[in-house]
Amino acid sequence: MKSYAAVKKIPYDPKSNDPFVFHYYDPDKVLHGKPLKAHLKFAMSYWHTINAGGTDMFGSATLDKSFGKTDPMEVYRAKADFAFDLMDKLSLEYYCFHDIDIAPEGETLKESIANFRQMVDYIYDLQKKHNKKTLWVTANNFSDKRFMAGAATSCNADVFAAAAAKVKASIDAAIKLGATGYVFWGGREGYDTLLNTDMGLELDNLARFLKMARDYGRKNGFAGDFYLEPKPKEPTKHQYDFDAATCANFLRKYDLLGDFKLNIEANHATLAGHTFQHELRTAVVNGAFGSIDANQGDMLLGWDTDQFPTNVYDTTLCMYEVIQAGGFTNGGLNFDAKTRRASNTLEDILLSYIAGMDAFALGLELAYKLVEDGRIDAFVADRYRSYKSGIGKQIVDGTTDLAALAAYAEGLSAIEVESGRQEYLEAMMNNILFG
Ligand code: XUL
Ligand code: CO
Repeated sequence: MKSYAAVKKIPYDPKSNDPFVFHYYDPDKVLHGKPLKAHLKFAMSYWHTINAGGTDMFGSATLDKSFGKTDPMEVYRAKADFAFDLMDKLSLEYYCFHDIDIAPEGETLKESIANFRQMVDYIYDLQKKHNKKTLWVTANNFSDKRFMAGAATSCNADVFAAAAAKVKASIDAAIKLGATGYVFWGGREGYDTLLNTDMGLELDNLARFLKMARDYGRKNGFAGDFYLEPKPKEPTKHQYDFDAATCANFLRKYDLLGDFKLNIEANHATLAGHTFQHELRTAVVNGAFGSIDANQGDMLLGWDTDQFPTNVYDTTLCMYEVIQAGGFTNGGLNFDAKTRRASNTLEDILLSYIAGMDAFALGLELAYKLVEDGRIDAFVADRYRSYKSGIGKQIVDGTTDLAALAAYAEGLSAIEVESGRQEYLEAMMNNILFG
């Protein structure tokens, strides 16, 4: 197999057996009036791709990502150079990062923020030179020891302030880089035991924090979307942003819907006991669909494995939801995914992105097959036809009441609900997808 350096731009070549080609992703191919790259808006996750070295609870790194440098700022400049070269090779137009992904931490918070600002300037130039865009920015408010009891939900107000300093710097970066999104993943915003936790205060403080961030961003020209990223557990036992429904309720309670939408991650959905599609639909019906962290988990493991997505049913049903939602506006598909620990070469990074991007390109084409065929949508519409006229229409229009419904129901002789035909629909879906 070729070395990383020997691989140039990955071409689209469906007939080739070369491992370094796309078999489904043809960025400029137009589907329903838009090129695939605009439908899919693929983004590179800086933390996994440029930093993660394969460490786990039992073992050290299996891939060195210091790129031959030792001085901390030089290491991070070399990482950035590598990042933009990789995006070119893979035709990735967007990227996402946490503050500490792009710059080394200093001795103090102030020093860390100064390093971050320098690296934002460095990346700004690279972004221009390589013609790339920032999909979203976020602050890592969970790794440092000061965040051991949370950030905006910490018991310590100084930690709340430190988190604010990091978010302020990260929103400044988002504005400078023209990012269309700003993410809050509640890394340690949750708790392990109520014996030491004031849940009411923590939730109110989280809302206060988000409002301050929103107000700062809007005042300084950030016009994109803010996102919450639901996740039920890990690192804390009870994460406050459990799932899409919990987040929507939180945003509604504190009047943040509108400015805030959701960034739905496939692996977080399954950890919450939901399908990826369920989480996406829940976001859509709450008017909170925003962006996607594309990955997949392992159903036999109970944690966030962040694997590159290759399950075509999942990518198809995901893109089916995205199409029905009208496509991405400020959001996109960020590969919050990392190569397996034993896939420990730079070539594996290319191969993993190819696998994920191809799985989504194929999923998009298949999702359009479902939409164009129309039988599934027609089945659902027909299943609810009783709400189109008569008493059903009165229910939907709000022109009846409980007593009138009771009188109507008592006049009925027999009520029959027709079959849901699940197995028929599942087989039909396979037939539409695979012919
Ligand atoms: C963690 C996770 C994060 C967020 C950004 O599970 O998904 O990487 O996407 O903080
Ligand atoms: Co994520």
